[in-house]
Amino acid sequence: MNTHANLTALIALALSLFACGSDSGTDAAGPMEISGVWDTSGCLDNIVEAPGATDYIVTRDIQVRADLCIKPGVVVEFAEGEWITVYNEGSINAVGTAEEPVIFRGSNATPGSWGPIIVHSESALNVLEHVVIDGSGAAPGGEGLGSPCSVAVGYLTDKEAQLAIRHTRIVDGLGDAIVNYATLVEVSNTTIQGHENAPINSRFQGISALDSGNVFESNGVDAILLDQRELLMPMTLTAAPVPYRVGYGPGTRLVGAVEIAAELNIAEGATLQFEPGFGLLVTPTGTLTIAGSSDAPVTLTKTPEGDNWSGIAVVSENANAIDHAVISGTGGEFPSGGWGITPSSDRTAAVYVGNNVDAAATVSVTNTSFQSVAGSAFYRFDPVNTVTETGNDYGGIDVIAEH
Ligand SMILES: [Ca+2]
Repeated sequence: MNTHANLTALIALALSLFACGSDSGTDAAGPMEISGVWDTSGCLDNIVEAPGATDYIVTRDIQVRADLCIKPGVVVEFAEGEWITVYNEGSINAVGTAEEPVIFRGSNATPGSWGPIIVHSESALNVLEHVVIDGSGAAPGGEGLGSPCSVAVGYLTDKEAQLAIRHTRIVDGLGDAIVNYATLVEVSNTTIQGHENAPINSRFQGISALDSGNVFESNGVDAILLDQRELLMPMTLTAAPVPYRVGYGPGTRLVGAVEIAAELNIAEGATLQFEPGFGLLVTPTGTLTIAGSSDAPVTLTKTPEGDNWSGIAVVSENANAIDHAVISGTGGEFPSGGWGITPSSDRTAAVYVGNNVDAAATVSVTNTSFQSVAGSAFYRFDPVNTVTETGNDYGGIDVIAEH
């Protein structure tokens, strides 16, 4: 970082502090160039009153190393190839209003000309609310992000980072709109539209806080992409505007089952699609609760274009329960993953119970429809494992095959 960069950031901060002390809220100063290290906590104030006019131009990438707030009505314009990174000692709190959103956009309107907004910080102040993020989606060099996106939360090694997004529009960007390596505390009342790939690409854990007011439409991939790594803390997947798709997530290209080592709840109306070679594996510390309803079942299925998925394996003695679900397109071989579930073409099923080793697994499946299942509904490795089933529609397949 050169002196000029630091200086311009300091000038911007000085102006910000000046503006904070003035109720007039404006002067003739903008737009103002900013760049470099933000190392003193403060705000970017709304220095140009005209709606939509640029307040600040980012001429070189911003490194946020203190608390940064951005006031309603602020338009931040990024020069070609520039972006913003919020490090752990800093935070970003961009909170506009419905009438005066905070706008992030590029000087060049071409999608991907700027970005992303990268949040490594664990601060609860990290909030984007009433924000517009327009035309982002660059992949900055040296940031460990393999693919373009508009917003990135954390790195692979940075799992404590967190961000809440509310009443925000993320539009017309390259890559995925949000890539989450850490925790999306909340995504609510947010529209993601016209993005090249998926609205959200996330590790499995850390995606639970999606609220029903979101609109994800006209994106290149109409799914929330979830990777297959393990679940280590309780979470609930709620119904979303597009299906969840379990498969290749950020930073991973390994095929396998999501290892459910904590409580996973899947709420009514949620749809999960699984890429071939992927499934759910409930380990001894995990509990799977699928709670659909007759009006809004939970659907577990293959991707529209893919081969069959691997199904559900339960190696847990906890109260695993599947109610009012539709399970379809299973019968792909189950990835063994070291849990004694040996792949075999003659024992394919939708739900595997127990393993070849030691578990006295238990699962209850009720009011559930099995469709396009290759093999049987259940495969039970040993009579010590318990299957409770009632009210299911098997569509003519064998109910329980045994080892
Ligand atoms: Ca303004």
